[in-house]
Amino acid sequence: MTELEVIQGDITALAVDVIVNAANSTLLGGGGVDGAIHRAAGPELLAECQNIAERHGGCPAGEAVITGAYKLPCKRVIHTVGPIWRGGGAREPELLGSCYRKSLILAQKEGLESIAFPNISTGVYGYPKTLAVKTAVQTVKAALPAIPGIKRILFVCFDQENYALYTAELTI
Ligand code: AR6
Repeated sequence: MTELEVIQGDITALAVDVIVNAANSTLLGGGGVDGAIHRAAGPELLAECQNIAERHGGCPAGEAVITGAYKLPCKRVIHTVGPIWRGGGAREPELLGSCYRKSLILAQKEGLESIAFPNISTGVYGYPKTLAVKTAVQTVKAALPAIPGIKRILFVCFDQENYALYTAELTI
């Protein structure tokens, strides 16, 4: 049985097995949650991301890669790249769903039991929060049979609007 939880707060403070970063395809850091994660983890995280970027040419939207967590209280970090919102006709829901699904499958493969997600794409990338929450929750629920090793999934909302949307979506 996997527990789904919603909390409001800073994802960098969580001592779960793995936190997910809403990165960009260069993997070289940025603003928002990406900036917060890199600041809290320290420069070794950027060095590992640079190494992955050099070997694999970055990370396309909808994909996920895993690194160490360095100074963060969690054990690992999964970096996934959400879609930039372009009006909804550019495979945005498919790509956003893929971020959640591939992150969960990667966590399961690495033997990680608790995972925390930020609200991917709903900041700088402009994905409407009311739509993103539906794709996030539906995708995670649909993936549950494939990830029996994951016991806890947290949706970490930074802002009140997302917190209210996730709370409502998960109590349906
Ligand atoms: N903890 C949890 N959530 C946070 C935190 C935090 N410390 N800080 C911000 N959020 P964004 P995106 C929320 O913009 O839309 C970066 O520059 C925030 O309120 O971080 O996927 C990357 O490098 C929002 O709800 O990511 C990319 O270039 C959510 O995290 C680009 O932004 C996602 O907002 C990715 O854009």
